[in-house]
Amino acid sequence: MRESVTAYVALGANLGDPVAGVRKAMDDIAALDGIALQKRSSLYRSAPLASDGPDYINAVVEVSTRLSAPALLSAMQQIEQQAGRERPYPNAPRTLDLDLLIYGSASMDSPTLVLPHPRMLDRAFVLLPLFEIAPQRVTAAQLQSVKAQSIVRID
Ligand code: PH2
Ligand code: MG
Ligand code: MG
Repeated sequence: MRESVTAYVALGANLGDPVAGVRKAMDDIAALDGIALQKRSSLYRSAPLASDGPDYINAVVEVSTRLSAPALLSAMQQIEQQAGRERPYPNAPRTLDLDLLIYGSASMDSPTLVLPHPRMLDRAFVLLPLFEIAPQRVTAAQLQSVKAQSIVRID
C-alpha cells in the first residue's frame, strides 16, 4: 500500500448558501473513508475572478490520504455532485467547486488532472487560505503577486 500523502484541496462556492455549502463540504471530506482531514482554513469572501454571479466563499483544507491523486480527485467530484454542481459553461457560478491543488510532491499533467493546480499561484482566494494552514507552501513573493486582489477573511 502506498505511503500516506499530504494533499491540499481548495473549496469554492457562490450559489445557494455558500458559507453553509463550504462548511458542509469540509465535513463531507472529513467523513470520507481513506481521507483524514488535518487542517481547515478560515472562510474568505471575494468577488468572482474571471467568473460571474455573487461573491465567492473560498477555503483550503489539508488532508492526508493513501488514495491515489485520481482517486482523491474522483472523491472530490462525488462531493461536488452531491452538492448539486452543474457545469453549464466554463467558470459558471457554482454550488461547490473542489480543486486538488497539491498532492505530495507530485507533478503531473494528464487530460483530467494537472498538479500542482496550474492557476493556484494567480489567485488570492487560494494562496491566502493555503498560507494560513501551510505557510511553508507559499512564498512571500507569491503572496505579493496577488496583493491587488481584494479578499476578506470572514471567520
Ligand atoms: N473559481 C473560479 C473562477 N473564479 N473567483 C473566486 N473569487 N473564487 C473562486 O473560487 C473562483 C473564482 C474557477 O474555479
Ligand atoms: Mg476552480
Ligand atoms: Mg474545479
